[in-house]
Amino acid sequence: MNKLVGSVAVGVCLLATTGQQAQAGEMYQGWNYGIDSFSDGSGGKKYEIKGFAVKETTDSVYVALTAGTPLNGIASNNADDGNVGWGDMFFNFSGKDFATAEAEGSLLGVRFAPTNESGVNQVGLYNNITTKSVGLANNGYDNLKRYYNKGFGKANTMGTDIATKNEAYSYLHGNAVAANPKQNNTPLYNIIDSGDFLGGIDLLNGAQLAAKGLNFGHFNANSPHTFGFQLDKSLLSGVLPGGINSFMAHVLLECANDGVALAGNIDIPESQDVPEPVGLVSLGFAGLAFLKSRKGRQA
Ligand SMILES: [Ca+2]
Ligand SMILES: [Ca+2]
Ligand SMILES: [Ca+2]
Repeated sequence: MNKLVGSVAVGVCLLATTGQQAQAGEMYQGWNYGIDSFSDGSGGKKYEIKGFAVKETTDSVYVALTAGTPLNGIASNNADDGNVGWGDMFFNFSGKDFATAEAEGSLLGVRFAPTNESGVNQVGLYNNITTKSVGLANNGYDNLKRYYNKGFGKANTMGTDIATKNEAYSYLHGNAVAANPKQNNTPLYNIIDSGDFLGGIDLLNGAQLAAKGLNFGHFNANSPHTFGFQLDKSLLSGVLPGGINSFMAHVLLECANDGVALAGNIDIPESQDVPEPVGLVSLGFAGLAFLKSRKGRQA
């Protein structure tokens, strides 16, 4: 549950052997960064994602994106709804590939774009989500193979944590599909179709995130639009165990013209309602040590 295994571990090994960045994410001043290719946004700079970053504090998780696409999308006559915006964000804590995690009902999702075509009607965090594609309705891609057939996917295709085509296929669809990817077995699901609402999030602009120490510029990942959100860890503590929880997260545009992923950890505080056995044991030892020291003084 708490370990990224399988395709993700294979990906890390591949990166290590090719001498590229091997760590999941890159830490800089408290933020964990996934830096995407600067030249894989199909359709040009307006659809170019450059980075995805997460920072955690005791109580909160902060999430940031930087791209040519603003939070509320870009007006486009080629989109069914007249706008090409952001998809929803997916958090996978299962350690398994995305398709398997969805089939098992273990995916979390965040709708952060208030005007996108999400299947859930409220901005916020959702559990037990299902997903769907709105790529074709937004003049874009409904599968990853077609996107790669256009010549994209040369480096850091979904950021530094899912750097190669094979890693992207493996993470999204499993190793069997990655061995033989086709247009009909690599759908790009980019929107929450359904889910259980866990709670709201607070949207943050670039200045608010910079005040929290966000600095995409350290990676030269400067884009016209930087934004994100804060969510309370208390929303996660009901669905994740206490302690370190490893995740793979990713987000695509509605057109799937670009996407980015990030591997990281979220430390969930142990429940304060139920006394932990370990805590009681250590309290016992502390009490014993106190009694011993008292005895020592009396002697
Ligand atoms: Ca990009
Ligand atoms: Ca749209
Ligand atoms: Ca990308």
